[in-house]
Amino acid sequence: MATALARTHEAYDVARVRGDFPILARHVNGHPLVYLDSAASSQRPRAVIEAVDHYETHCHANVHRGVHALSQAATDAFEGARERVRRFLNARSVKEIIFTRGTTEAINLVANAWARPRLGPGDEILITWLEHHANIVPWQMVCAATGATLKVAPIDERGELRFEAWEALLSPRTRLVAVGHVSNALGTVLPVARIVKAAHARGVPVLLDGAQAVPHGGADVQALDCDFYAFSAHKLYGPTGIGVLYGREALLREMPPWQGGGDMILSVSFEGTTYNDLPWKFEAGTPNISGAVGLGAAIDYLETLGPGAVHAHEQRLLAKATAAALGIPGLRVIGTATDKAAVLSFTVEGIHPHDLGTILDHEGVAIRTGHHCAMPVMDFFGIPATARASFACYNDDADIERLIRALHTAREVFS
Ligand code: C6P
Repeated sequence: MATALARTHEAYDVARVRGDFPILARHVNGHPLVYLDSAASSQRPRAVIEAVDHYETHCHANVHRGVHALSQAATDAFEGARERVRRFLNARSVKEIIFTRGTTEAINLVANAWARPRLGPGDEILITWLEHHANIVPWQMVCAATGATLKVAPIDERGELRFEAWEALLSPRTRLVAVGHVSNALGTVLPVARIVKAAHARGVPVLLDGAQAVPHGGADVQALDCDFYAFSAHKLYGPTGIGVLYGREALLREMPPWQGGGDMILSVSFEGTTYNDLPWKFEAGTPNISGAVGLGAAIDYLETLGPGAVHAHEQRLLAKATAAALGIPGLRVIGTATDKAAVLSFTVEGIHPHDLGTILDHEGVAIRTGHHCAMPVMDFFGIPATARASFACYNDDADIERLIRALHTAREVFS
């Protein structure tokens, strides 16, 4: 923990950053690991591993339930992590920070507790073609249950949202706008400031799926002025099974709980139940306490590196990798938006992305291949899948060289 926390915002030293991630020392298929799948799940620095280990070793008990010392230690650790998230997102109050299992559960919470009780036939939910399935399917389920309609704004050949077309779909019947902050399949950064402004001008609340945005520079929910913001810890150098829904307090107050059980109540009798205050009203059952502790440590870690420095480093890698990849005959970059996060999606003529992924794995290079849970994006480009290399704070120039060399090997295998 000490290594990262002691570091100030000095010039970006990727070798030192790499030293914080024990897993990067391992070999895969006889080669030193090159990990280029951080958009699926990033690796954990020692600071996170140690924070979780310390909690499990010294502090674990159930939260909000016991007067004994360990229960209080666990409660302090859990609620301390919530305050850490609040500061990270610049939310006004910890009441606005709900712990969930991840982005998927956060969006489902809004779908079930905000949208379902409010929407009816004729109402519309507006999304885009760029969405991850987690920001499509919950809304389809709401529409099936309520008779509302799902509207989908188009994208162009670069993988950018056609903003005017999106705006034209914003109608007097639109009840909710739900968009990704950054596309996971292409890396496109969506014009969320313009989206929020246009939606709010018509009184429509906005949910942002921040799963792919937060790891590349954080998010300020007051500056974004969004109504809901969702993200997962495991893409932010934190543990799996924990994520966050930020919700504007006034909206959360009006929403009924979506799951019942312990912790979300103040009192229960057979005559009736009184629900707990925010944020616990939306956290039924024993939460992922060590996960929250790990998330807090992950935020500390990222902020010590400096989200701006990480972003600049990743952008340099993205530009370099894109230029080098374009030198490979038959390689087509899918997603060429002007504003992109550190995601390079591509196809290589004559090689199925899955074969590409397998050959790269033989070379110790981990990338993701498939539809990336964004099948409409694949349909738009008329392809079944892409190969996707994604960059994080610990990737370096040598990783790009190994990626490019492995792609040349794949072409030789298939020539
Ligand atoms: N994308 C990827 O490889 P969960 O699974 O709940 O932590 O996150 C879901 C999710 C939601 N929105 C976006 C934009 C995402 O990228 C993801 C997860 C991973 O791209 C796994 S499919």
